[in-house]
Formats: sequence, structure tokens, C-alpha cells
Amino acid sequence: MHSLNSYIHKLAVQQGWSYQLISDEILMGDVNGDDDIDINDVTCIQLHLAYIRTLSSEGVLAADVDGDGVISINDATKIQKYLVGIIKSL
Ligand SMILES: [Ca+2]
Ligand SMILES: [Ca+2]
Repeated sequence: MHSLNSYIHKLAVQQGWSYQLISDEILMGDVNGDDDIDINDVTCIQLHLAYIRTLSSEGVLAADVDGDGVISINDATKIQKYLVGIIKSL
């Protein structure tokens, strides 16, 4: 599992952004920010991919659970696997 904070920092340096962390830790997979990982988070990713809904910046970070830098159906699938217990952590 990659460190999200170092990822953000690296990205910010690359892009020349100034940034402020609003929380120490973003819960990976908690796309809608309700402190719980459930099927609603999967739905958020699907709506985002379908251009029906735009994710918050925290949601974008939390949604990339496979850490490849893009939000895709693979991230939604990984959360679903986590929810049914096929994988133990995100
Ligand atoms: Ca959630
Ligand atoms: Ca991803």
C-alpha cells in the first residue's frame, strides 16, 4: 500500500502546487467521505466514470485504491472485492 501523503507531496512538487493537507489520513476507498467504505463508494466511482457526478478532490484521492494514478473501473472492482472479503485491505 502506498503512502497517500507522500504521493500527494510528490504530485504537488511535480505540478508546482502549494497544498495543505486537510486531514492526516484519507481513508482509501471512502470516496464519499462518510468515514465508511461501502457500496455507496463504489457507486460514486461508477457515477464519476459515467460523467454523472464529479468527485471531490478528497474523493478522487480516496477512489484510486489501486494507486495507478487514475480512477477506473478497476478501483471500483477492488473496493467491491474488499467489501465481499476477497481482499482484506485496500
Ligand atoms: Ca464512504
Ligand atoms: Ca486506480
